[in-house]
Amino acid sequence: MSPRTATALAHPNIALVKYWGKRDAALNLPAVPSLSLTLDGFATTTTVRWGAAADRLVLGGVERGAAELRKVSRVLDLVWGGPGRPAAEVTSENNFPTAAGLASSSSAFAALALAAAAAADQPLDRARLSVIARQGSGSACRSLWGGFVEWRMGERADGNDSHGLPVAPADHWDLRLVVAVVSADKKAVGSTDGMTRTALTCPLFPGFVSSAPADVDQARAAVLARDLHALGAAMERSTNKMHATMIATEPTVRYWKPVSVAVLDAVEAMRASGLACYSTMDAGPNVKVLCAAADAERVAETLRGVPGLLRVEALAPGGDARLVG
Ligand code: 2P0
Repeated sequence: MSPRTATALAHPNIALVKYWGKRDAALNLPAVPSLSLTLDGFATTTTVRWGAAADRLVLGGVERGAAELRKVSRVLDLVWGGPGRPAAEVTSENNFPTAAGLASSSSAFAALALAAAAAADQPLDRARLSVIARQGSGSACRSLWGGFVEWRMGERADGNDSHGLPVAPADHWDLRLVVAVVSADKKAVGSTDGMTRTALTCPLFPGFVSSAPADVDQARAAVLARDLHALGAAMERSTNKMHATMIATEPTVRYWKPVSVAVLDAVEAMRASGLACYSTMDAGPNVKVLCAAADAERVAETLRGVPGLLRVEALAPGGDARLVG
């Protein structure tokens, strides 16, 4: 085969109802369903060139080692889908902080699956690409689509029915996620380790798992009805339950920093003053605030007044992962 190249761009997604915990670690099958919003503005751009001497990953201009390369090679194996796979060179850039709780792995593996399939001339549909991206990083299965995306757990042992499903496209609802960057450092506890530790040691975890489907149902209905209060309530409930389980894990998995709490307080104060805005946090100290587009500048300006924040940015719903070269 002559070397073939393709480039794909994918946006990260932020879970409104959270994925935390696996029912199958090898296949990255989730313990809970989840629902996310794909974000415009932040993006991963990845080029795959089949026909290298050995698999290589260059991320942000830096050659990466065996641990990061292993997951990439697994995705390449799945895309190729048979024996005789050539090695590939993968070059990837993020226009936002990597591994800092801003969902960089979601856009990374979605872009990788799409670029690798196009470069290999493999006509894989989006659901199959989502199943493959999931095996690089769970949340990546939601980044093949723009807008609001659900990840159903699926029932099959092979995981082939556990993938993203679009709920509504980016232009369905003019919302903003205002991202308050508390730290751009790499997180101290990675998501995979953190969720494994939570499932093993946290006595609250079964409650998080059993209550998650109702949160997804409420969030899906709220998206379809464009009901911001109901969506915000489901999101904050899911967020708080997830962080409660993290904190009650041994050793604890605590991502919150004092500045994170100051942002959460500011959101509560804005809401008490009549501004409809709702907070969420993921596996990191950064806080994301959901609000109507018309309120985003007011929310962002208020948050810029919180001491210690590195950056505040209002991001619109983003589109599907797509080929760009
Ligand atoms: C989510 N997070 O639903 C949740 C909320 C973080 C908190 O998915 O182990 O990088 O690769 O499947 O997808 C982050 O975890 O974890 C994540 P793996 P992933 O977005």
